Amino acid sequence: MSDTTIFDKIINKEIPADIIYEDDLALAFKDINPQAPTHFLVIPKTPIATMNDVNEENAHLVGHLYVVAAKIAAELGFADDGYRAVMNCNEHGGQTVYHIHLHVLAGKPFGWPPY
Ligand code: IU
Repeated sequence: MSDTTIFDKIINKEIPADIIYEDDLALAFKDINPQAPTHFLVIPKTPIATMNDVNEENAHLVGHLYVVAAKIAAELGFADDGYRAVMNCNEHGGQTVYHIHLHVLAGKPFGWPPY
């Protein structure tokens, strides 16, 4: 896996992104190819390639992604209706960018299971 991805360039503001939230640990921006009326990504500023690389040392960063997602859900007003938060891992998970990201999708009901 590559150490750096395009998400590092978004974090460093080297390329534009529609950033909706930022703090010391995380960044949230709208997905360029939205799969729902609302679709944004929450990423840690520290790169972690895949969910397989989550461990006791960096777990707080992953937990923080969910805190940020919940905060944005409340602020944007879709918390009560509900939403989907998902992290894809490797090929079978559909991962294409190897810097973990929490997809947050909202604005419609989603089916389950996700065939
Ligand atoms: P995936 O879970 O790794 O497949 O998700 C990558 C997502 O990153 C995907 O939904 C892309 O549309 C999105 N994305 C983006 O928002 N901005 C970019 O510059 C690139 C990908 I490259």
